[in-house]
Amino acid sequence: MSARIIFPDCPTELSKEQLSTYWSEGFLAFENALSSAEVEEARQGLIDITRSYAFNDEVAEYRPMTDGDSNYGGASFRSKKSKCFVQLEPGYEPSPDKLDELVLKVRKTQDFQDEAPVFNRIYTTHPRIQGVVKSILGQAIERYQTMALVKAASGGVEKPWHQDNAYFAVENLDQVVGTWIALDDATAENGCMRVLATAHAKGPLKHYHTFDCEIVSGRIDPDLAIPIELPAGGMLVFHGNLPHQTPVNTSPNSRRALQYHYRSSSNAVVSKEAYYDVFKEADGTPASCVAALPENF
Ligand SMILES: O=C(O)CCC(=O)C(=O)O
Repeated sequence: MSARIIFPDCPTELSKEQLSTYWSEGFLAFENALSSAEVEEARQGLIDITRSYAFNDEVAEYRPMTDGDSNYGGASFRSKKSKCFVQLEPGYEPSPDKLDELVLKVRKTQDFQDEAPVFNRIYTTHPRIQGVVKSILGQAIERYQTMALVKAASGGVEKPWHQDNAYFAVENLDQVVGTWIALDDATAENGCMRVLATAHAKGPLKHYHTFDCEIVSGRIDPDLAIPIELPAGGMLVFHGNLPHQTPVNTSPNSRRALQYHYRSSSNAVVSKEAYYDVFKEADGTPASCVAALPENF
């Protein structure tokens, strides 16, 4: 990693100053949220999930690629007993004879928290991660979503600019917190998170579908992006409205991360229809990914 900002070690509770920075900037970054042993256990856990699902009919259903170019269209292996699935890079055609290669072509593993104790521990009881999220939400917290995001070496795809609240459906947009935990040193070259400080205060921004769901051009200025380079075990914690993006991995190594979302217990999940009236631009236009139908292009 080249010269980068050194972030503080992750605390078990945020100071008043850190909290105030979270609300004004829309994010905080810390080092050593996970120990190196936890990082190693999580890396191995992800490999184990892929190896146990891949072309194993008893455990997981294979869904071939549906759209070669789309981030949503990669081939996947879907658990037969839980909601967990492993999705491969768009355009990658897996083969049962090439499992070593396949393991390196994962793009995302979702709803994996119950697949190994380490994932559940990090999601539900980890003192630093729980402590930081509780400090922000200020009340009892609910678990909302789990993803493990991988960028394959030399070409792992871009995740375009978006707000995570564009994917969710809750009553209160301020009461959703994302945690993104690096499992490899995350650098500008391998696709670290890039954020637009303070832009969560713009509120919901209209999203539309390209190869993924993204913010329509003109709403944000990507030139203001701040790359959050983190050593493995570091954590970015961010507001559900914070615009963020990760670029293509141009490095020769993969970049892995865990992403866990939380909401406050009082923040009810609403129907997609009701959310049109929550996640909307100032003129009332529904702005979420669900609302981003082709006719809204
Ligand atoms: O590429 C990544 O790790 C970030 C992906 C992301 O922002 C998301 O899936 O919401």
